[in-house]
Amino acid sequence: MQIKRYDALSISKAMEKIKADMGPDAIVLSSRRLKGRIEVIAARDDNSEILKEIEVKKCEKEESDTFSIIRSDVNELKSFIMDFKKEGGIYAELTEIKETMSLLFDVLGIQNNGRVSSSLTTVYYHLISVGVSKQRACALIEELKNDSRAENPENYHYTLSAVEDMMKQSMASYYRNTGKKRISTFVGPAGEGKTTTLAKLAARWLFGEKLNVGIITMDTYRIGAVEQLKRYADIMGVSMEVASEKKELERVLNKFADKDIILIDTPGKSSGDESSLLKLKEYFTMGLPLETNLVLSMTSSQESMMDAVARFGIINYNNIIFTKLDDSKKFGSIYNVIDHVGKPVFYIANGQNVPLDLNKMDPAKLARLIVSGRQTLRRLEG
Ligand SMILES: Nc1nc2c(ncn2[C@@H]2O[C@H](COP(=O)(O)OP(=O)(O)O)[C@@H](O)[C@H]2O)c(=O)[nH]1
Ligand SMILES: [Mg+2]
Repeated sequence: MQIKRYDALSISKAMEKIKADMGPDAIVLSSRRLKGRIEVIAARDDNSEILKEIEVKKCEKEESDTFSIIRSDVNELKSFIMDFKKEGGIYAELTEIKETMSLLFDVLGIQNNGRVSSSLTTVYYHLISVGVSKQRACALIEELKNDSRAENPENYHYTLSAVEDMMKQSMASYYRNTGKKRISTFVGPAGEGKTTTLAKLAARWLFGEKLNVGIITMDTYRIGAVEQLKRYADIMGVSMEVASEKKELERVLNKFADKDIILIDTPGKSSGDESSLLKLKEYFTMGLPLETNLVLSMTSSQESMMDAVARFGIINYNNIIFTKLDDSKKFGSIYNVIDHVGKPVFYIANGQNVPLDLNKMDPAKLARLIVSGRQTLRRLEG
């Protein structure tokens, strides 16, 4: 068998080269996109089983062979498009260009209507650039236009701090009536950081507040999940129990009657797994003194976050914890989510280090973080 590698600017150019060089019987073994180029591995072997099979089919039915060639071409094109999407190539670039253009038109529109000062326009642009949704940025600017603090409209920093204050006020309304409960559960999609965040909080309450802490894991679903938490529990010298059924949970909770605080870890749920969410809901509505934290990673898209807050809404979670801020460049989606679901955020996680990478938050710190971004995160870390 003869195998060769071809470099070309496009798939059609690569196919031309292969056909010219290896003849029409050559088959494509693989293809991948490199920086601005396509690399195609092609093969030709008159004795190969694959080609023999193609030959037989060719003789049997000329027509169906034509279809199979077209189908394989279409599949190849599809896989190319998927690769572009996966690598965030041209697809992501086009999306970004589209967003930037639409933003530009928005800004021009705002400036042209003559009623909005340049500093408000700049603040609007800034809010969008940190990830606040257009709709919410517009609402904030509208509110600011009617606010006495916009009297000094040419001062950008003054206007920005007024917007930050508005965000703070609006988020603060969700922090009322939020007393701490004895049992704290952690729910959310898989891999968002539930177990890691639970371990950070356990350490904080154990060493910082000298509380008698107990840990329960209901995650018997993922391989290694029990061991992962047990390692943390052992290091801290905290008791940990496994409970995957309602009866076991009741037994373990009785066993932990002396604990000041009990943290319950749950398995991550894939989308559409409503039955297990209903099960969790049933466990968590046994009249227990319980609060539920929905854990969301900042590395997830805004769409995935909104999807998770809707799906986990069944459980009636009380708070949201955002994780992986260290892996995120902008934090506007925190405001979008809080504004959408009306739940408070008491903690954010910004790293894999247990227990250090966890910060207590309030509406003022959150508003500062959203408006000022990484600069504020660094200050929190310091
Ligand atoms: N960079 C970063 N990684 C994190 C953070 N929190 C958790 N992780 C990592 O994310 C992965 C999944 O975390 P895990 O707690 O097992 O997620 P779970 O499936 O929701 O329990 C692990 O590799 C963690 O170390 C964070 O704040 N920042
Ligand atoms: Mg886990």
